[in-house]
Amino acid sequence: MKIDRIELRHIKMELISPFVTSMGIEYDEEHIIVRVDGEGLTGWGESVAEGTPFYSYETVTTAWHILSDFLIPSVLGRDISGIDEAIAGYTKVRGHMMAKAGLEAALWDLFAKSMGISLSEMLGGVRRKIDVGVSIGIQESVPKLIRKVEGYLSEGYKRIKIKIAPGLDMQFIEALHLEFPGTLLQVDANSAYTLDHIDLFKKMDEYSLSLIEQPLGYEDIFDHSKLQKEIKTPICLDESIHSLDDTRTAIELGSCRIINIKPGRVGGFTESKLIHDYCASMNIPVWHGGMLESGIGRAGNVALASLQNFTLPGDISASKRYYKEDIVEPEFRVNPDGTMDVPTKPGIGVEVNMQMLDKVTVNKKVFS
Ligand code: OSB
Ligand code: MG
Repeated sequence: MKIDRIELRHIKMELISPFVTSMGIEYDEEHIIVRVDGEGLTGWGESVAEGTPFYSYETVTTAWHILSDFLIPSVLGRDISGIDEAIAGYTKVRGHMMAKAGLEAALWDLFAKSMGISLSEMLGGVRRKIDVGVSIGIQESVPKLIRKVEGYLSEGYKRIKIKIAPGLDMQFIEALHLEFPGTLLQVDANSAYTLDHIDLFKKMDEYSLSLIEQPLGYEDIFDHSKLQKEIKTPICLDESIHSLDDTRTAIELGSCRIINIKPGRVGGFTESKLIHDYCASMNIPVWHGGMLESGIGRAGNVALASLQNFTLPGDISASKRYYKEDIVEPEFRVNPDGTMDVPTKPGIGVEVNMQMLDKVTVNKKVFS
């Protein structure tokens, strides 16, 4: 596959409601859309680096720089036999997982289209529908949270995740436990706590949470191993896991019993598959995280989540849960039974709505 042209678009999409976490408030989501053209076909990917360095050190600006100056020059104009060869061209670049994942995703789409198969099939997916959940930001009050959860459960979502932060935790957990018994409930701290909060986490053990996501430091693995030994609820790592090596360290140290896979955080679908396969071999369930993606990134997430060991519902929700209008057609919908259909058409399996894409593009650069 000869890569003829690559285009980057800095996009900015307004969220239907602000997303509040221990990291701050987000009103809109900025990402980079990567378009790769070759042999008359077009592949699309999304880099989930955000406008701010609050979840990851990467930002739209750093990812734009790494893509423009290092990753794109390593593939543009070359005749590439497959994904592995493309990746080999830029393994020298350390870190910058979100920049890499955006380009890799576009290449996966391009190669899948050239083979006439869906991205799910190319990745080794085994499911035609995936179970989905919803990630809810910190709400102003308990009644407000309960109303939100009621709404999502009535739409079919199979599990609820709420964001927590010190002082904004037990009141919400207790209320949901009482109000929605039997509902799969998990919490995400985004690294807002320390080992000094150990008694609080022991108290959470009484509320049958499915998991506690990333309670401690965003690069930490060791302290999580100490916390996991003290509590019954499974810890799930998100921020701390950037590679298969991190995953092995975490599992061998007993730092978590569940892994959240986000292709953006680990450098792409290739590393995601390695982590998925390793976790399967260790009987560690995985689920697919989310970064408030547009339909382009979401399509890739849905395809990856169709692999065998994604046994827990992911942070993959309907387009309309995030944005008034998505940039793909059809937009992603949740079925009344809490599943989402895995696209079956070639590649990402959805069409990019160019008019909508133009509307959300704030900067564009073409490489040819
Ligand atoms: O920690 O999982 C997270 C969104 C942005 C950054 C980090 C996280 C999240 C979410 C949203 O929880 C998940 C989604 O896309 O629905
Ligand atoms: Mg998380």
